Amino acid sequence: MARYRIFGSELSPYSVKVRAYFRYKGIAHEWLTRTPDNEAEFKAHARLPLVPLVVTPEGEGLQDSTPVIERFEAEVPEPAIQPDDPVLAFLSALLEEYGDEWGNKHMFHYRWRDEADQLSAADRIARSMLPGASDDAVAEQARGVRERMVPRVWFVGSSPETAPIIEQSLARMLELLEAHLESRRYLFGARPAFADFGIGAQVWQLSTDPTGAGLIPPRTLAWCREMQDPKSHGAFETWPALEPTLMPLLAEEVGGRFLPWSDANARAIAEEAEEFEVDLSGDRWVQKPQRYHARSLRVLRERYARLGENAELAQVLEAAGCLNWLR
Ligand SMILES: N[C@@H](CCC(=O)N[C@@H](CS)C(=O)NCC(=O)O)C(=O)O
Repeated sequence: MARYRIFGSELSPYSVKVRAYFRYKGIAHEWLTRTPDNEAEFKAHARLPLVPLVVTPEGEGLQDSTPVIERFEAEVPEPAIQPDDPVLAFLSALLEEYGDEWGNKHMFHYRWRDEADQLSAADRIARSMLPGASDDAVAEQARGVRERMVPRVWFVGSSPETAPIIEQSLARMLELLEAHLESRRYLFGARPAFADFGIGAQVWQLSTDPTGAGLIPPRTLAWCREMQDPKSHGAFETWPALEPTLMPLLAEEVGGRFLPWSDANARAIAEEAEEFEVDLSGDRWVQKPQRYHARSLRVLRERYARLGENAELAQVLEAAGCLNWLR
């Protein structure tokens, strides 16, 4: 049977996210770590020098995990990762974006800030790139990876000034996830939703790093591990059942930090500003704008607009402090 090929890396959150999705949907695929041996094939199909890259049996190259997943959701509808209820489906997509865009800051910050974490990640990446190579060759490759990645913490907005905000945000997210997962297996009930794939991949990455591993509480750890190969154990829940512990995550993290940040970032890109500054729930955030994220905010706003007037959704988003950022 024709298979999809996923070029990825065990240390790339977006790669393990797409792999988890393919596993859940039962889509036949081959997982390939990007190495010098397959570099020519990678380059022939990739538009961007990023993993994951999905190559279809027809030889088409697909990139960017969110649209890749959406494309397969349309082609392979079962088991669905989106609840039928449009309110829940939108909240799930919103949390997926939060994981991809903001959760990545938590992960990147902790992975590349302290020396022990830098060394651990650089060594694992180097080993995966050079299977079977000598220790010396791996060490040299790891030095190169570390030199390339460490300065990139600035690109995701991690700096001495923003570090406390990122760390408090992660601590709060983990506390809220832990409370929410106390009485359910996944974020929207007994089966994985879009949101689980996005947030779960970032938290899983963190759990593999020396510092990150020590931060994740037990249920959340079990959940992000299960998200590597998730299974359906039943149905999605309803909003009244989810609200008590999901609303705080939406309000504090998505409405309080991620969306105001994303809006300020998109404005800065539009104005071609060198740097932007934004108040996030009382903390001052300063950063050079990130181009990719302006596009993903636009896509999220289009998704909201496509739903038309949905009074229940508007009410939930308003209560979470998200609505103004989405219109
Ligand atoms: N938005 C993209 C992001 C992909 C991405 O940023 N990939 C990173 C690894 S997680 C990468 O390939 N970086 C290349 C490099 O570091 O050279 C997606 O969702 O697929």
